Amino acid sequence: MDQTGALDALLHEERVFRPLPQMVIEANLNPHELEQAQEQANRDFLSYWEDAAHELDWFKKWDQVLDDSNAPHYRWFPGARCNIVYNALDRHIETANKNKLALIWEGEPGDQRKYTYYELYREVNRFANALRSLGVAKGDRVVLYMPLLPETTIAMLAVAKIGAVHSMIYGGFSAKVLRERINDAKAKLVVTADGFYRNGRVVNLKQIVDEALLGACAECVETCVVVHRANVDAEMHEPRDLWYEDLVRRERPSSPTEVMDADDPLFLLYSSGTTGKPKGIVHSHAGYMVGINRTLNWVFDLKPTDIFWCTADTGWITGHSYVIYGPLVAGTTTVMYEGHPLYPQADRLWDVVARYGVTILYTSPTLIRMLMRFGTQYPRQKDLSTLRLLGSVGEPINPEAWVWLHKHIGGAKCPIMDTWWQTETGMFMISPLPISPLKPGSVNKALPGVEADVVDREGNPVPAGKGGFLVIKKPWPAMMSGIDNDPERYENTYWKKIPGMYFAGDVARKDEDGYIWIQGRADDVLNIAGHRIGTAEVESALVAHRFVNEAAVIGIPDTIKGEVAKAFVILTDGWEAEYDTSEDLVSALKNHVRRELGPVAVLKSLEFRTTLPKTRSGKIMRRILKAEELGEDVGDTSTLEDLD
Ligand code: 6R9
Repeated sequence: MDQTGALDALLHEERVFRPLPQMVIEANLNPHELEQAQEQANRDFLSYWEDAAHELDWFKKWDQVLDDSNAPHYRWFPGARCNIVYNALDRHIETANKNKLALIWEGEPGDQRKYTYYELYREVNRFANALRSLGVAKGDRVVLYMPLLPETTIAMLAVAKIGAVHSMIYGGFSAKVLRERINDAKAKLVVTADGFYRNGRVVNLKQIVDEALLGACAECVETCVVVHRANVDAEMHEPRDLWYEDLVRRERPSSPTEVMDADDPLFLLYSSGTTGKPKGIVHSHAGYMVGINRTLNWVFDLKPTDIFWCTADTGWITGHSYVIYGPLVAGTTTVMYEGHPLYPQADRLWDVVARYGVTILYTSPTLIRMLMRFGTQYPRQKDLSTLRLLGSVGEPINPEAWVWLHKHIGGAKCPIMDTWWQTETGMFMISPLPISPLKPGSVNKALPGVEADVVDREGNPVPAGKGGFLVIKKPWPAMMSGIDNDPERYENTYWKKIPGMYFAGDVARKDEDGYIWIQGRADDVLNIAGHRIGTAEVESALVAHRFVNEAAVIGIPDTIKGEVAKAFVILTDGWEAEYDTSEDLVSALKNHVRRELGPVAVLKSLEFRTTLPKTRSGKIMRRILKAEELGEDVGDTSTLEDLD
């Protein structure tokens, strides 16, 4: 178990920050109501989630809240008929939300676009009609390889509106990864942009898509829709490639919303696991919308006047649940920023907060640590007084970053919601509420309706203060419905490691007050700047290089990114003939990994070895390499990690 560096500080943190009286008075959920909710959830968690479902609109209500007859393949709200887009858009058009701002978008160069719910609804309808006229139908898969643009929101919602399934691939992944996922999903259509702005430069996205589609499976992508964004001279391949603007121009702004069964798939999102093959995590309409709506409303205490900004990329689950679907289902105003947080200088975040009067800022520890380096000069120059709540996600936040955020951004008055959850969970699972006493670095307690615990490998709760595996003991509505085309992997990865419980893959501990402290992954998954990357993915990229015989990759602590990747490599003979020095080879290998996987998988350092430590069965023992690297006693490295 990793107890080094920044994480070490977590173990000794004892400060408690209590909510200001005003916050408690104004919170949507006061302490008494929270107690009641908790009591109801403990007594009858199905009735608790049923109440949450009643807050949404349905074409037909459920026959049952939960069908657990084929556990762990749970089915939420069977018999119900709905569409998340009906809840995110259609229903708001009938209410006072119609002319409220749904989306505020800002491009990196400073251009802005704002959409009311009505305007967004019309645009989504146009693109939904365009998709239908291109032959996309219910159940078809559509890959979105897009930067943060209004059209990204529009495309996601349009795909879901017609009952198709979107699979968004993060723009930091390479053409090769994109191709693999297009093939795996058997996508019929790809939506992309010509390019986008990032740190003052234009990234040519269409070129990457062209490369990906070159080798894509023949029966896949028939059409590639390209959004004009960065005036890139994109090569349009006829008849496959079509400009988005040309398509939507001729479409009508009204379009029927497909009636979906509760567990019809809504989207597929690939997530790294312990093998080289990422898992296609599937989420479906009903449970997902119920889970994200309830958790967003309670954790971020939404009020009609809020301006909510989640800085995540829409290519990750946080972007799906809390940039797009959650805020729109809840009827709030969501902010989206295209570019780099340090462009043109390190005050961009604070500038955006001040200009739009952002009231809730939900971001990541990596970003906070990056901005802390610039001191307080930038936040001090901006009016951040509109902020009332802050949030953190993706990785453990070290108390130093927590306190900086609390003091210098939140003016010591904004509680920080450190939300623990995963691609697989779909929604916040463990998190404080605005009325909770906070401990910097702890994710607090499970939300009502969620039962989390820290257990040993047999599933017995471990005593307070002791490390163990984080598990969830009851199903929850926004849980994934499975891994695409691989029910067995779903069972083995999540439900069989500790029988009868959902194994999250994290190690954690509970303190005497029942507060949960996440300590990191228990498996061979890296968390680089909040992004999950499998060690096996980086290793297979490395061994694809002709001078690499074997490779082992570990994560090592990093003061900004939380964790970075380090590789140990056994070379094949003959590299000297091609590279002058070993440094040249190191940089060639780093570039090779970048080309294979994309900029998201940065390899910080690389070391050559002649052997690698292995188990008798030949499995590389990464934890030994890690213990050596960190100067820890190898014998002491927790056997917890053997579970995976
Ligand atoms: C939402 C998201 C999930 C993994 C998870 C854990 C880590 C997420 C965290 C956190 C400490 C938090 N993680 N939130 N660790 N504190 N508040 O990030 O999903 O990309 O699937 O990653 O991220 O290790 O298991 P995903």
